[in-house]
Amino acid sequence: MIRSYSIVLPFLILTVIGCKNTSSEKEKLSKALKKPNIVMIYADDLGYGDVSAYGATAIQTPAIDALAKEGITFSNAYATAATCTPSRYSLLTGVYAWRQKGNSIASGDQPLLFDTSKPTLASILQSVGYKTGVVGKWHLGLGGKEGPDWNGDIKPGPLEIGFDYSFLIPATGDRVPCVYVENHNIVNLDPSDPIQVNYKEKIGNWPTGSENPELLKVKPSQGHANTIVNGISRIGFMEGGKAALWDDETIAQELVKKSVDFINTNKEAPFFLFLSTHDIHVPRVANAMFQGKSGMGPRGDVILQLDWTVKQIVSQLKSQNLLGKTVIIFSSDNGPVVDDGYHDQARELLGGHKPAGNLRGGKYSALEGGSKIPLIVKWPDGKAKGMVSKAMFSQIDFFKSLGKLAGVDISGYKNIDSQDQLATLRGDDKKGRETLIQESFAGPLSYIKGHWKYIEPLEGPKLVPWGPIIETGFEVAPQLYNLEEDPEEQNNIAKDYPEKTEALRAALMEARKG
Ligand code: NG6
Ligand code: CA
Repeated sequence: MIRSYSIVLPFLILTVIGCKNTSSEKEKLSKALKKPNIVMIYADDLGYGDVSAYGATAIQTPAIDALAKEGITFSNAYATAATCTPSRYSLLTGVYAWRQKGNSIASGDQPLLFDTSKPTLASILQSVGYKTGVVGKWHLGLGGKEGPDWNGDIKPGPLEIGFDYSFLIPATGDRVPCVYVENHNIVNLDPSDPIQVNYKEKIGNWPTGSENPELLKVKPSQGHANTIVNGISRIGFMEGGKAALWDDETIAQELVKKSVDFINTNKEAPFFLFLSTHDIHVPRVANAMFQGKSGMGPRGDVILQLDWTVKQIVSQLKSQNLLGKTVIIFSSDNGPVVDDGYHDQARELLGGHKPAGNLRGGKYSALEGGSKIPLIVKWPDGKAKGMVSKAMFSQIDFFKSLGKLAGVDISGYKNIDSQDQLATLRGDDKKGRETLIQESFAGPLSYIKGHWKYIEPLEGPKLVPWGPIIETGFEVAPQLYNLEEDPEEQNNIAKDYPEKTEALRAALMEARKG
């Protein structure tokens, strides 16, 4: 008897103390997770191996690493595509971009790609009381059927699909017009100096990279030989709007400033900030603070600049006492590219650095390097701090997962690709998605189920044709890889497993139907 009491009593005491702890823990938990702010820092072209939290040693990214220490690092997370426009489209709609025609890399004067009557991640968060803002690269088209009216009201755009505020690089840093668009208008546009943009032929008299290469501070290696703005020739022609032109060297600062303003203005409400950085896309022109600091040339310098951006945003949240109320998500829109059209010494100074880590392929390709990206999630309640999750996650799931987190009734969104993977993002579900689809730049899709990956056959070039020296992953025969044993996709075992290959092909066909 005595013996059993002595065992039971301490057990009871421990249980009571344990319960107390658990219930107060729970209260804390629910408070931090009741409509938390959501800050998503979405980098451009940042590869799986580009930050030290993912194993880079030639470059250090302490602010991103600090997020990883405080949060969950996902080793098996994917953007939906290997290029920007489709990845962002899917992230915001929860629907694979390839389901709609014309969702490949958008031109700089493309009409808005979204159907404004359909929900987006921003609009569903807005519907439950969130203040929603997008700051940075857009590249999802603007304006109605005729495209953007640069000198008038530029709409529809983010404000018509659920954002309360927008401050945009309208397309990319390497596409004209090189101006910021705040809400519906170009910032600092002088009406007496209207802006003209043309993607088909030269417009106006501003010099171009092909005619006046002597005026360039960064020379193109492929394309990018149209209008010169700030000593850099771009894709597309423009003239006018001189007072509105951005300064490439201060884009990161400008985007941080607008993000900080957005945080400060909305600190009382729950807010969703989608900070879509220009870094590390081309042209890579770092601020003087970072120039020459990485030893790896401009590509390395802008990784340091990206890390600085993360530091500024986290510090701001901290100084406003918001870290305990904010989920911070850090990710990238597609895999890495070294030479993406400018001679910026990225290739020459790369040294031993591997932008895609050990993955094969990179931006544009059907291989893992195309869309397997870094993803770090830091929770306000400290959940799963320091964890590395191997669960499979796709950015398409942010729609439902963050919607659910914010208190949106997601049960009505039935016929979309997004899944509720909130438990995966929280670190509770260690498996994540069962299947996912990756989109390469030229059509063929890849299908992953568990650790098996199938790549559709395509008679296409082996290397991305315009010169970045990236394997496309295109083969005339079907490809099958065992990602568990062969994450580097070295052994195509389709012939050894014809039934498996056929099953995945059929499953992809089925998923394609939607
Ligand atoms: C390509 C551009 C590349 C980049 C890319 C879009 C050339 C030769 N290449 O067409 O520089 O702008 O489009 O990148 O023009 S993304 O990350 O926005 O998808
Ligand atoms: Ca990109």
